[in-house]
Amino acid sequence: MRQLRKIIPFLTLGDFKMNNATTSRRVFMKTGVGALAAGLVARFSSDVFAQPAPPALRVRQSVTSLNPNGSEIAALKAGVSEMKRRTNANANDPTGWRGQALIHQNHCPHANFFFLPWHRAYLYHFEQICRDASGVADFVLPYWDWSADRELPSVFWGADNSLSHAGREISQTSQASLFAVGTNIMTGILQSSSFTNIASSPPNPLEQRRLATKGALEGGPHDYIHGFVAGDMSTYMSPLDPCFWLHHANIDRIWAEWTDRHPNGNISDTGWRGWNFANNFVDVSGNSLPNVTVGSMLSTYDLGYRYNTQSPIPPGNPTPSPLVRPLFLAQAPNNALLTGAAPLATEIDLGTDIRREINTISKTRIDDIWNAKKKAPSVSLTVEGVRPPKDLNVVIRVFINCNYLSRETPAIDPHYVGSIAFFEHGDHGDGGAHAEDSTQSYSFDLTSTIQALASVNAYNENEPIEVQLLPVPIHGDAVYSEDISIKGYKIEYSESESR
Ligand SMILES: [Cu+2]
Repeated sequence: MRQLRKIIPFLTLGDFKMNNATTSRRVFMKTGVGALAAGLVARFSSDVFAQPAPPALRVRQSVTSLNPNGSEIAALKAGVSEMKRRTNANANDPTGWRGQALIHQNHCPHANFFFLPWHRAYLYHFEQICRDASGVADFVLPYWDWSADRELPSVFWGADNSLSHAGREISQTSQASLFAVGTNIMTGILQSSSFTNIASSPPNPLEQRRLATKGALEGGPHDYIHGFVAGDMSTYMSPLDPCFWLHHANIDRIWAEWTDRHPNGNISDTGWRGWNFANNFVDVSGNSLPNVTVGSMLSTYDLGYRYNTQSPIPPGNPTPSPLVRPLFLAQAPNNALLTGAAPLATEIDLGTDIRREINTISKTRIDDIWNAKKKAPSVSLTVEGVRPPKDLNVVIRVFINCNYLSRETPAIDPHYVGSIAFFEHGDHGDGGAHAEDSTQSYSFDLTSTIQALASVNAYNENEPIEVQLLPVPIHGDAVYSEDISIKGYKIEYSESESR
């Protein structure tokens, strides 16, 4: 039985037209109107409405689809202004602008599988506080789709605008790199059947802020956009920049769409689902919330919202399975230094088991493999032990088997795998897990790269896989001058029940 949901807007009889499959898992209560809610529940169970419909979901829209002078943007600006006013009146007001940013500094998990659900919960509660502050009952947080709109949208610029922010390193015409946010990268992420590629890995031991391996979504576009905007966006106080909230709404949207495509993708492990972000967040009155579990954050529909790019109706009931362990593994210790001058190339000897599975993937359409095996195969590459450089103005482009690789090789090249960006290293609020000498590992799902190579006859099954790393500055086109040390590589083959 799902927990009771609060704050469902615009509850009308017309909303109760749905197939009854989802009736029992949805019990709604309007804030402060328990009696009404109880009446509705009674009517649900006595089947007065044979075909009840889901309640109206709030729909988060792309910010650039909204009229910059319209009511939605006006509400966002008003909410942010009021939250900033609260901070000016009381710097420690938890519902003020700074108070909300401090929640991130004090509690945010990164580089582990709490990253996505924590930030969903953070946005969910922020949206309610900002709605309350705006005084607009139907306020909804928009998102910034940086793949479609690679410039920071115009609503974030200009004088006398609560959405402007001082200290950004970009201008209004700077464009996010296609290596980080290009369509092929985003499609590969959405197609990936690997939970950890989307959500990052379990920390060991299980601690909210312990670093594990970053998946392609976090270590790629997420980290990149923080470093691209820069200024406060590259620190743990990044939510001070209003674009943080719309950036993370886009990350949240990608997770939601991935979940819709892979209904069984979010793992069943109780260490994850049962994790409680106790007293991390506050409600609109500033009261600390003792009970916000990962398990309560897995469906936007259950939380009363969706993105305009999601179906209006939730997909079927998932039957999640535990986190998969890889079936086969190849490793290549390296301990090399990556310098800006030339790509660092390392051959990985795959061994016969992985080679056989990769050959299968390369020769068959991915849908056919899934349908035949009822399990989704994936080949992942992990770049291990990357020591974050001091100069964070860098992205490492990752390629495989490209014999003409240079800085001019484009992001749509089929040998391109993804990017490694750096975010928030050595700048952690608690000074603990992010000590300056810590290293970070990054994983990528190679499945779509191998399919892309095979589709242009560029995958040779008799070759080892050669991983190539190329560091390039985020801003400017100088040769990146700092050396970055890399501990080694891992290639794994797994099969998951993600669909
Ligand atoms: Cu972030």
